Amino acid sequence: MNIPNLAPIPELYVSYESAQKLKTEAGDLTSLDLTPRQICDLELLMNGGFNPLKGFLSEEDYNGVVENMRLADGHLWPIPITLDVSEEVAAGLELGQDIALRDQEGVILATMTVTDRWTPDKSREAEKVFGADDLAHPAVNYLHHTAGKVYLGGPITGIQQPVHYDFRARRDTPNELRAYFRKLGWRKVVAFQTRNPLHRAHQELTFRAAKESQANLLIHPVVGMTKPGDVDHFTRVRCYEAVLDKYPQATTTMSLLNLAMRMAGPREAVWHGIIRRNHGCTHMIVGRDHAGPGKNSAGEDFYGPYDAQDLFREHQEEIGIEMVDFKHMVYVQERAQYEPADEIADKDNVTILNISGTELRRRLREGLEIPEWFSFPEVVKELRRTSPPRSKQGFTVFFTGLSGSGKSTIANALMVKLMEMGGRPVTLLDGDVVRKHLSSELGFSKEHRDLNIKRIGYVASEITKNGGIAICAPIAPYTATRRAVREMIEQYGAFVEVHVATSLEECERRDRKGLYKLAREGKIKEFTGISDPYEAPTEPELRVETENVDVDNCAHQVILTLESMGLIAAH
Ligand code: PPS
Repeated sequence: MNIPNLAPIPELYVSYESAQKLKTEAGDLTSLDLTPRQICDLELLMNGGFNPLKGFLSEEDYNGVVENMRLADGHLWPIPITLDVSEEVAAGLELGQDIALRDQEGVILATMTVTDRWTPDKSREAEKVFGADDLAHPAVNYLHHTAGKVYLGGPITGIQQPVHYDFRARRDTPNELRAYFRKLGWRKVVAFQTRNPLHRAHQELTFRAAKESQANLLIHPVVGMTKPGDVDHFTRVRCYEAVLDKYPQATTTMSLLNLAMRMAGPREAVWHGIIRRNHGCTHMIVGRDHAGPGKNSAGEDFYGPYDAQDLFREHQEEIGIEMVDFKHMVYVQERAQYEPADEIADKDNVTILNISGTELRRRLREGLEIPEWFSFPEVVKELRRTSPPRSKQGFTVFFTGLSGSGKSTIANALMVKLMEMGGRPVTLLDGDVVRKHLSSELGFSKEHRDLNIKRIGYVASEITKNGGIAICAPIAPYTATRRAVREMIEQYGAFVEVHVATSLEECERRDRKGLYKLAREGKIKEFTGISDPYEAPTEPELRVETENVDVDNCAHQVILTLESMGLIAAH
């Protein structure tokens, strides 16, 4: 195949002078603040990464893409690049109108002439593009829960690139890469698409691919949006940089691609091929389960392991890039090297080693060994910095219970015990303290209580994210609100719910602040347990009884729970 990979590719930007003028004029247009995914799409539209697209898809193009992977003019295009908006926004626009597209800080990046506006059948889109209308698929979930109801289509006039503050030197437009290849005289370039850190298996695969196709190598990781739960791109890029010198410098380079992946498996592979062709590559590696989204809601894989390779092969000529296909690479201990799983003739007589992504995450979480045959020490070091073992991560202990149940007293004792141990900063967000400093304007209606708990949850999640220990001690009477806080915090670390299960009778008998008496007399309204509900947790990490147990012992029970969860360990 002879591919004109070195000539410049068309972009949608206007000249610098026109951009200045257009930017001033566009200030008067109706504007749309784009979502992070739309900004990624717009960047690749404008810089030619999505060539031959000239804007967000029209309705006719969209239908063709969804139904048979083709634009109205017949060009192959597998993924709908659509500008989704809410019904309210759509209703305020007229066809033919120019709108300004802004980033999240309000900077105008482009203008678009709205030629099309329609309400898509999202279930059909999910079925056709992603293979199933199943919310377990991240892009289907996005389609139904994040994307707006209406799509707008129309050509784009590019004003400026979205601004990136990170790894600026490592980001290249298709034309910048083409110019680089031209300068170095690289006629053949094989692209390696990835959303994961590079381990030894990947290195072996890329070496073999370069050798097989006698090409130079472009490591082309996605840093836009990948699969939820992936290692963040900051860590990944540091990992890539750490292993770059293990590649022959004269024939390898790395560039970051600000793509928002859809995890569409086979269709995504074809899309990645077109994007790499646009970036001046002649070959692309397609491995096992390329851009796979994981399991569907029935626990099965969405796509077969080699479906992506099959679809790519079928369209290879049109994509304009050659596929270098790879089977699963595994480590053969006896020969101390990686080999494609299906090429090992003496399978039954050798030891085949493999560490899955899930196993790797477990080892990182628990601070266990990650062998050198699996990864490079430099990569493991970076990953450990980002994912320290649980005993070094932040977490939140969330006490809940009736007024006067003893939450604050136990929380205080726990704080002192944790401070004695040292190692992580501890913050106590006691109910009364929070109501004084964070929620002074709030009362005790359901809405106000929810708002109060969510504020506590937000602060605790920030503390947890930054490696500290947050101890919260509000009443938090509603299950749904406690669940919302749990979700907020579990993105960053453990959430330990402790139900201080002192009975209402006992709280009332103690009545340390005299509030129960006032509540019984009707002088305090909406009082938890008396005239307002308390939904006791059904599955807290720990439930403590306080009636026959002293405070020190209750706090100690929490410590034991933290230990059993791996949150406290010997140094
Ligand atoms: S909530 O429901 O989680 O927002 O409540 P919280 O922020 O923990 O505040 C509870 C403390 O406020 C005092 N107080 C009341 N509690 C419950 N119901 C009503 N109506 C009420 N009015 C005032 C009470 O002292 C609670 O403190 P604790 O430490 O729980 O006894």
